[in-house]
Amino acid sequence: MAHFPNTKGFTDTLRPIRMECDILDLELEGGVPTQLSGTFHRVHPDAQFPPRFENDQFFNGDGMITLFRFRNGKIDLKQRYAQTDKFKVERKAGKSLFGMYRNPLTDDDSVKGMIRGTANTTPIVHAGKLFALKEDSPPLIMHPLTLETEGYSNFGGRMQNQTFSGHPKIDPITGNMCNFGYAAKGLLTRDVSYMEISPAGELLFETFFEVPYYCMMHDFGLTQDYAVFHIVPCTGNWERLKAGKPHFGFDTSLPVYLGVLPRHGTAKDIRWFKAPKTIFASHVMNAYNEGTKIYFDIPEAEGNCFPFFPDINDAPFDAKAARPFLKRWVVDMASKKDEFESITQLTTMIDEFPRIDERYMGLPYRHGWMLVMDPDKPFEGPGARASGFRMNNIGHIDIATGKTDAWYCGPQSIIQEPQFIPRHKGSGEGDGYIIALVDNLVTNYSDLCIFDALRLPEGPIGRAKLPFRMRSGLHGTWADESKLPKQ
Ligand code: V55
Ligand code: FE
Repeated sequence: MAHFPNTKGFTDTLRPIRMECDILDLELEGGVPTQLSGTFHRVHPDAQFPPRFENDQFFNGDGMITLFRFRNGKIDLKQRYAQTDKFKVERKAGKSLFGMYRNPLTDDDSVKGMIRGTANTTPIVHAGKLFALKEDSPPLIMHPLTLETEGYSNFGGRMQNQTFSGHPKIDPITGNMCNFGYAAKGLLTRDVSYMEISPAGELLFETFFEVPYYCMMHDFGLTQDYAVFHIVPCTGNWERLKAGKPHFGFDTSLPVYLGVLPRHGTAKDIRWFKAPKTIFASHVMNAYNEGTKIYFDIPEAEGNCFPFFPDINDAPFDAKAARPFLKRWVVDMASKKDEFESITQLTTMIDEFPRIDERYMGLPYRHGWMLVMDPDKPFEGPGARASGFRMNNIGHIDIATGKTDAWYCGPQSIIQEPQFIPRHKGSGEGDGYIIALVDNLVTNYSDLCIFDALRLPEGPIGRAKLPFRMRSGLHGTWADESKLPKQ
């Protein structure tokens, strides 16, 4: 008898769904461009069993991976749990054995020492495999088309790091998958490593360094010459875990840094630049360097964005200060001072989940897309969001001109992270499609909507109509046919 907590994270529009399914040939409206051939993988947390603790939170749910398979103008859907070690032992037991988010002190004795990962943050194809990622664990390897789980990988014993972040980036020049992991030498440690994995899946190198203090390092920036790490005061320690507090707490007394590591350097080459004040930032839109000058574009908020990782001194959550705006941080490796050169605001849209045309990852670029919250637009849906955010627009910014445009999804819906797909291999930057799940909270159906990426305000040119509403999720990635194993 499953009883989920009667909390925002498990009721109303976030009621658990837990549905593995296959739908061949989704119902389509309008046109799906017939040349689009490949896969869109995305994931949402969806606890297999009721959590051990009533106060469990959304980020702790088991990863449910969705595959949208595009071929010949049709789309098939497949949805499977990532079969993490945690998932498998809990399925066998018929109940949850792991406890609170990133707190092994709350686990059942029978699972002590096991990898706690949930694979609930990003699925991404590389070297013919699907990497299902969670930042506290090594990568979980799955088949990109069948979604069968192989298990955790440490790249044949070459990866010393115990973790692999949910935000790897494929360098468009080398084809390497570039990533880092924090808490590299164990829970709450200040050790981090930066790694590159060849297109064939070989770990080429791993560079260890230490960060100024332990914190949630959710994403990073990649440029042609540097790996760039933002340090924000979403911190944790053993005292918190022993007290049963949430793993992370926001500490406004700590400085914010941008750390810059030459991609082929070592720990002694890293420089830490201090931000003018304490701020919060999570997902990176893009970064690039011109010589020693580094441009780092990121939605930035005045205060903590995560109400479920509260202020360490119990200051009340400030929803206004939590609103992020895309900013450009500039630092210079040739500078004599350890401070930022500048921070410039790029838009007045309240935005997060930034994406780009990833053929320009780490390179000078012009176009960005993101989820946007317009608080002035009407909303007719039920309930407030657990996060406090209600993303009701997809926004686009032309970084060269500063011009923005957007599409509003109407009063009944919210939107999940957008994904850019090039129109074809040789198309120019931004010439392609944006796809995004639009979840109608009134009718309880989701549509995978397809837009012309540079004509968002015209609305979807086609949509795949799901016969259910998708649970709110995290990230997704597109893989072109050429990246997939032959079926
Ligand atoms: C984030 C998401 C996570 C996590 C840590 O969006 C940070 C940020 C889905 O899990 O564990
Ligand atoms: Fe993320």
